[in-house]
Amino acid sequence: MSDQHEVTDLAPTPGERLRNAMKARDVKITIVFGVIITAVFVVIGLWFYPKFMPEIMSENMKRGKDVIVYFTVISAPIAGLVIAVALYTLLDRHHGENPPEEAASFRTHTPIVFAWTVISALFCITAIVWGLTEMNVNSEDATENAKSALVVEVTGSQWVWTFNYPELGVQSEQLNLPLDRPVEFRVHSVDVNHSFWPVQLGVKVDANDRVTTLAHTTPDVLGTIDIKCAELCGLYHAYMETQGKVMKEADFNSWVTAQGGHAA
Ligand SMILES: [Cu+2]
Repeated sequence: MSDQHEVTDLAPTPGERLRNAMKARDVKITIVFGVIITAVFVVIGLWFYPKFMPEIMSENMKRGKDVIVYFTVISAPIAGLVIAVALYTLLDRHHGENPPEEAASFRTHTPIVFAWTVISALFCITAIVWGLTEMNVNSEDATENAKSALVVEVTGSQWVWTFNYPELGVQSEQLNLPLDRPVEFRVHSVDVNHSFWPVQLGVKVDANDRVTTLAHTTPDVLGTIDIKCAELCGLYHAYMETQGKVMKEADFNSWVTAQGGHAA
């Protein structure tokens, strides 16, 4: 009797077990959940993020946005499947004395193992190649703009940002930048570690003591920049923020003169 029980529960090959499993009601419902949740994440990636993200004021920020949108969309099916399984498990638990039927075993099913290995590898390779390419584009831009870039020395201290424009003889707690001119941020800290984050410019870099870190960008839209600290740096970390402006060149020069500096 027990022999017959096992034979009917477990199909002989992994492929048959899979086909049987796909016919089961709970698997079908899980797949429907998975498709709906995937669709929700795709909508979040394609519509919600671009609509509610901070304004894009540089190429760096645009590239950053593209990465976030693209990665949300390609990872949506994975999140969809995982959440669907969790959700269905929560909604349809087996109650009482009867143990659930034996679940289908996929671990030895070659096509499935092959598929998830190849798909995972493709995800990783895409992320690595894309990341390295973007990094290379950024450093090529920085090299190309090195001579014409406006140098801004950024100093983090508990809990304020200071901006020094060595070529212009200006020091300020507001970061003003001229439109369409490449900027080189030379960032350091005079105490603990901070992280310099001008949000709408799409760059972020550590501010450390005794070492200068560099970040490059070119603001290409007029407007206000939010500047935050992105490294927990003590009691008032959350308040270590200020604002900046991307200005027309003439306005920037007037500001420099008003600060007692000499416009380039
Ligand atoms: Cu800080």
